[in-house]
Amino acid sequence: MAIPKITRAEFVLSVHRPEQLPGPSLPEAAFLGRSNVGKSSLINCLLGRKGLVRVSRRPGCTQALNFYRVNDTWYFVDLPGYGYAQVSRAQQARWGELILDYFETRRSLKAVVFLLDPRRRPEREEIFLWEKLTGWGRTVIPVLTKADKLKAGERAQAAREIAQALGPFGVTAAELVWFSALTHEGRDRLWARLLAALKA
Ligand SMILES: Nc1nc2c(ncn2[C@@H]2O[C@H](COP(=O)(O)OP(=O)(O)O)[C@@H](O)[C@H]2O)c(=O)[nH]1
Ligand SMILES: [Mg+2]
Repeated sequence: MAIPKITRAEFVLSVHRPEQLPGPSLPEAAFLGRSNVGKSSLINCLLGRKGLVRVSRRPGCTQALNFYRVNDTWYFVDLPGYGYAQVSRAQQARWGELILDYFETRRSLKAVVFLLDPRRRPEREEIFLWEKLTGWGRTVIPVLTKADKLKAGERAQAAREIAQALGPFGVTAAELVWFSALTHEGRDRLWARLLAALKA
């Protein structure tokens, strides 16, 4: 599958409360991951737009679902990153409520791109989110970010251990998408997976 030419990519709105969600008029993909995992960089890389999504210097400060319209055909949704201690408990609870409700009920959500740092192993929060997402029948695409930082041996070990942790959700090592915003590794493969889901 050829990757699409991106003719338009624009920020649409930030959603802080469920009633602010745009109508489910376009199929959408959401991008989920721990703060600093490389989510904004990945979205910019997929869209070939350097500064569309702000690459954060202050992690954990975006608390909204940011909607981008792509080629007037899809929405890409940058979800707030989780896992930062500086964020208060009350804020974390709000994060959970908004995001989980969105995952459970959003009709136009066709794929969740789940970004993982291959230098860490999935923690309780990640396992919890996988459990919820697969329980709701969501298509989840596992992506290992900043691939350029790992040597071949480290990659093999990371893929094995991460696949093992996510095994209960049917994830295999072969299915993990290695991605680098720096080298563009994995861009075509991720686009192919996304297109398949967005067209389903
Ligand atoms: N080496 C490398 N660094 C990356 C890559 N992607 C993101 N980064 C860096 O990781 C940091 C966090 O990136 P960002 O996209 O803001 O992560 P977010 O918080 O998940 O949105 C920034 O300093 C980026 O430059 C990558 O593929 N390779
Ligand atoms: Mg970001």
